[in-house]
Amino acid sequence: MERTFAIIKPDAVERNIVGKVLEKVEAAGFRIVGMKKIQLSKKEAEGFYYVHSERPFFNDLCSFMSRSPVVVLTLERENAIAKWREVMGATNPANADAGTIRKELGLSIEENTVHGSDSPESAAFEIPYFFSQLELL
Ligand code: DGI
Repeated sequence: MERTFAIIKPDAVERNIVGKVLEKVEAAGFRIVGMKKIQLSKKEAEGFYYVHSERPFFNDLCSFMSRSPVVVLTLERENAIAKWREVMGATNPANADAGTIRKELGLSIEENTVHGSDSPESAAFEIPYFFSQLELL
């Protein structure tokens, strides 16, 4: 069993489609081991996305992620990291495969509805950034 970290981003929470995303999480065989709704500060968003700090879109990305609440998740299943990225689809919804969350629900390359860890190293940083041991059940 593997764990990955996911975010239902502000664009989705604002549109009241958290349930639609969670349906896809469960249909893809993930067990939700942690889940909460939180409001990120700009600084917390910057800390989370520190690997992108030199990218031109960093400031816009962190403003977007902190403009309204998000739902953060820790998900578990076999091969969870790769599988969740497959279910999310490509970063830019325009390039995402049919049936993926970003294709069906994403608005733009920035407002793309969901986040997912891209490696075991990322998951190992991201899960404890948001969840304590006691919150993972
Ligand atoms: O792992 P991903 O979320 O698929 O993509 P990533 O790690 O390359 O980038 C993290 C987030 O940054 C992505 O979900 C949306 C945003 N982003 C990535 N590339 C661009 C971007 N935002 C803008 N405005 N322009 C980009 O080229």
